Amino acid sequence: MVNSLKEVTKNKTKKPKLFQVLLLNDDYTTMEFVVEVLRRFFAKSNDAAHALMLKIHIEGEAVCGVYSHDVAQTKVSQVIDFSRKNDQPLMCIIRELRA
Ligand code: TYC
Repeated sequence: MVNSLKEVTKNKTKKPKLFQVLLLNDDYTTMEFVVEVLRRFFAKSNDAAHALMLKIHIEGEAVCGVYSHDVAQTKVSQVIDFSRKNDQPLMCIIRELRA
């Protein structure tokens, strides 16, 4: 079959999907612990971690980073594992970034 010019020249590279990793507010996780999570797993400075923790505390959630699906899922697992080991109920979720 003869391909149309459009088919022949079609760009076959796919844009990788990106995923936001969010922390959710709750009434029990300590502010100090959330700051530690943001420094340890999201490479935030002390000031940036403190500001982001307060944003989550006030607004209910915030995006902490944007990654490929693999990396995002690993961050979620690491944060939840670290939180449970430290008896904190902190929740971490992924959300696909809209194009
Ligand atoms: N709301 C919590 C408190 O008052 C602090 C907190 C902030 C918890 C951010 C979770 O993702 C969170 N101790």
